[in-house]
Amino acid sequence: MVVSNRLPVDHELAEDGTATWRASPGGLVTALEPLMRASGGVWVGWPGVADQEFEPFENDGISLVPVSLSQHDLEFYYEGFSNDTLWPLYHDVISPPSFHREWWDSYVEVNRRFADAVAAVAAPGATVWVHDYQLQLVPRMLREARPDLVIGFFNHIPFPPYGIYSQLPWRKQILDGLLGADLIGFQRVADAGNFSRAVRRLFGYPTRGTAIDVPDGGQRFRRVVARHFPISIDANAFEELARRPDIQARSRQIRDELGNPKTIILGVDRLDYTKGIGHRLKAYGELLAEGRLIAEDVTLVQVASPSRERVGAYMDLRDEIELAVGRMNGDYSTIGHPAVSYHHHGYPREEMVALYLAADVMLVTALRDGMNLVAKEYVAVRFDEDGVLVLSEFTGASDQLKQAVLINPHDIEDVKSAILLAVNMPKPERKRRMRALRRKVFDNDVAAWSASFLETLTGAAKVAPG
Ligand code: GDG
Repeated sequence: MVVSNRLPVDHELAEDGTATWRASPGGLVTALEPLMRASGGVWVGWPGVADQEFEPFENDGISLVPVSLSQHDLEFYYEGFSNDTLWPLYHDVISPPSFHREWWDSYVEVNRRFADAVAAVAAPGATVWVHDYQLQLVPRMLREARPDLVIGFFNHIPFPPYGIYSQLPWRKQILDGLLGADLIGFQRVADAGNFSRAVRRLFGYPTRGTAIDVPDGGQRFRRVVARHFPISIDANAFEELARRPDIQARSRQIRDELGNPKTIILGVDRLDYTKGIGHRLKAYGELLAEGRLIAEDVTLVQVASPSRERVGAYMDLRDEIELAVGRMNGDYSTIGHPAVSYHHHGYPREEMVALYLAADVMLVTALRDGMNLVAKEYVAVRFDEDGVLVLSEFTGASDQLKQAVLINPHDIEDVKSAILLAVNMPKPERKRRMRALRRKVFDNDVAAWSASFLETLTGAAKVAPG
């Protein structure tokens, strides 16, 4: 069983009022689909519409069990505690987290609803894989209700250092919730280390390497494993798209429509304050101001897909970014040569691939990012072994993608030098780096990620009782 905040389907109303479900093919679905089908898997999650109850249903060979959320749950559990408390706290408090007791109460209540839904349908001894920061209490709730289950948890976002984590008023409850799992997966070695340290500091449980011994009443303990499993993408699927003639034609058309600049620089992010979009614009703007880049030669295409638009920090961010883009275009664009081509849209995957193919330089400047799949997608698409990836050290991806041009996005001079290095990099060096990056991404794709997590989970569960 897989448990995640969102089900991998979207609810759609046709013009005649009939309701249908459309698969929303994210990386997680692609990774787990074959396994889920083969094992008669069940996916538990919220179907994306508030205040409506849905019966379990089947979609493309996978059983889906909807958990309903009210408008109040969305405001308190989702936009509130998940996205305005945990998200900023876990991303190094780039934006100040809000702590509200009513949000916490709602988080507990909704986590209980998810746990109950799983407990009600899980087969005896089933393996349950819970995903992400919205559901950190589910492992403990589930273990109490169903001690027969094998429980794994994967955190898609960073786990912060103790000095930051310890600000959370509910720091012990969250750790205890996670420790209900047999295996807790993180993106980076550092995240798993931060988690184990927090457990030692707050509970004093013995930890050794990746093992944590959690007292289980009396003299007994349960062994919990906390370690890193860097997530990835379906690299072959991205390459297949990139090889399609229509997508290659679209990629040439994009360059043409941008006024045929010598260099296209690309940024693709959800419009989120963790992604360092402002830092990227500042560095690029200074290069234009200093005449080290000119708009006739270079265009920065920034896709900022709409995200969490009802959370205050995201509204402020949008204003800030759009002001900066407007100023820069006013100052440096010429007719037919935009300095920044900015798009506050979500695009179909085909269009994203065409953009990746068109981009000579990919800029990933996140201030903190669990992994950053965009970096891996860019690499997977570049079967021509060309293009330069500029990658922030503060992404999980930088642990693996060492042949990228690595940057500290807080150091604007460093970002500027990296952009110039990337723009002027000789072809043989671009090829050498991209080859090495591609090997890394194709050898460690999302299927390898889920297989490795699930093998470790079933192994970990076997050695559990101490
Ligand atoms: C979280 C963690 C971790 C974006 N705009 C469009 C679009 N996207 C796609 C990208 C990519 C995905 O969304 C974004 O993934 P990231 O990993 O870059 O970032 P988060 O959304 O913050 O994801 C992150 C991830 O979970 C997985 O564990 O890596 O660290 O924060 O796939 O391509 N896709 C389409 N149109 C868009 O406009 N089709």
